[in-house]
Amino acid sequence: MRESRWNHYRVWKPLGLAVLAALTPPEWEITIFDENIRARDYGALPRPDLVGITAFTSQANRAYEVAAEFRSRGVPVVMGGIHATMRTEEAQARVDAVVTGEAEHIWAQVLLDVRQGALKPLYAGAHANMAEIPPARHDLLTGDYACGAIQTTRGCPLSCSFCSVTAFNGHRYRQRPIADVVREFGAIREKYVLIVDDNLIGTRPEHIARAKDLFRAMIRAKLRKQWIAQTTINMADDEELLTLAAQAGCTGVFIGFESLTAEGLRALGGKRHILEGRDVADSVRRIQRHKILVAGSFILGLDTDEPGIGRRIAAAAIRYGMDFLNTLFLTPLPGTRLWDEMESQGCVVANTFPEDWKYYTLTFPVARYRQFSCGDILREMETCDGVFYSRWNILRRLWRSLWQRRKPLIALLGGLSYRRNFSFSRQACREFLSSRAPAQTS
Ligand code: B12
Ligand code: SF4
Repeated sequence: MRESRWNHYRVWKPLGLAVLAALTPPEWEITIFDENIRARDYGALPRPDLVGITAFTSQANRAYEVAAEFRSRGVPVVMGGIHATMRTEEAQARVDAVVTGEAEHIWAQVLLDVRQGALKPLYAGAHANMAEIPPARHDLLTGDYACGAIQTTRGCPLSCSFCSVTAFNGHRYRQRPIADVVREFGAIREKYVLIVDDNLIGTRPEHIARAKDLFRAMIRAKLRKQWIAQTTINMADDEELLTLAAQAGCTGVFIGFESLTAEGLRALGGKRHILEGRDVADSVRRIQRHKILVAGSFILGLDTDEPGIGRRIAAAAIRYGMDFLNTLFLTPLPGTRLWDEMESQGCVVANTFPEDWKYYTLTFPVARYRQFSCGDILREMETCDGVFYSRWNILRRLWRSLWQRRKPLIALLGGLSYRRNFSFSRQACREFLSSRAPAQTS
């Protein structure tokens, strides 16, 4: 698929591999290749002793190709991360060993077994003790990255039906010791940082108290970083939290709003209680008053969505005053409750695996949706993006962020980048649909 050149500024670091590198004893020499930056001619490289691969579901095919290439040269290949964990047997058929779950407890054993020529086909990881997560090897990820990356928490108690985080990292919200986070933050070269946590502040009073302590420690350490993070909308409810976050360098938050209706939120479970009955426009404004940009995401294709939903989502996001909108197709990712439901109802349409995993980017209508044909849901998405990212609306948001002195350049470049990407990804969707069932695209 062609991509916008602005994507250069949205290439984020593969933190999982940098953490794995940090868990690796010093006698191993490590190189990390990130194919999000560019693919390599692996044949031209010196033969390694071991290859470790990580992949999201959407990257699984390419991961298997890379594995095949190295295995054909007799190099053992280990695969870990979300896809290998959720589709263990599929991965096991294509690599020498699979590590499921978090690797902190098990990676040293894998390496020992490699050295002894006794690699096992399966290693089960376990939820890590957060005090034992070493600082990631940021030094190994040099090159074309716009942002550094860091993780401060793992796990989520909310267990939304479409999300794999609770299945992978568990229900318990686990937090790294604040001193470790601040030290690692200080070691990141980049001025701009993505905090990869699924919810930086958490939902319970003790989570929020810890977030405040973290922000206070970051302010005291004078890190001078600017960072963005994922959070839930309850961030807007605590003025002290917002003040501390902004002082600690927060410039933007990404919030999942998921559905406009109570029925939609009920179907998705999870964070319903945080969203239902809320004055979202007021919450967004309260966050923005601290000069923090708000990106919101919605899901398209719920059973409760009715025709016209694309325009309604765009209109709501404009009314709420969001700076960016990311609307994604309802996608059954392996290992989620949504997968179980849609699979059992025969609604997973792109189901020639592993080939079809490449469509599991949430930007392709891979399922059968109750209220929409494939062509209809694509048109809903086009309307949604087209309205929110019209030139006029991008200019309006630019004007507003200039007026509020809230990162106007980011508002403009971000808006143009989203707009450009959507046109590429809609084209890819059309090709996807016409390659499958030409009649369905009408
Ligand atoms: C940061 C992030 C991103 C970044 C990725 C940056 C990068 N280059 O990696 C960006 C914003 C680009 C992104 C994009 C997408 N993401 Co994302 N992302 C995340 C997030 C929030 C954190 C990932 C992370 O860095 N974790 C921290 C590291 C330390 O943990 P880890 O990667 O799990 O690694 C540990 C273990 O897994 C293991 N491990 C990992 N790899 C390996 C390899 C080996 C060999 C071994 C032994 C062990 C091992 O060891 C590590 C230490 O324990 C996760 C949620 C999550 N909690 O993981 C979602 C998540 C991975 N994303 C998800 C999705 C769906 C996407 C998108 C498809 C859609 C979207 N719009 O978000 C796109 C995909 C883009 C693409 N190219 O295909 C899903 C993936 C589900 C799936 N089955 O694939 C997740 C799980 C979120 C969710 N809601 O379910 N994402
Ligand atoms: S709140 Fe976020 S991280 Fe937690 S389960 Fe829901 S979508 Fe996933």
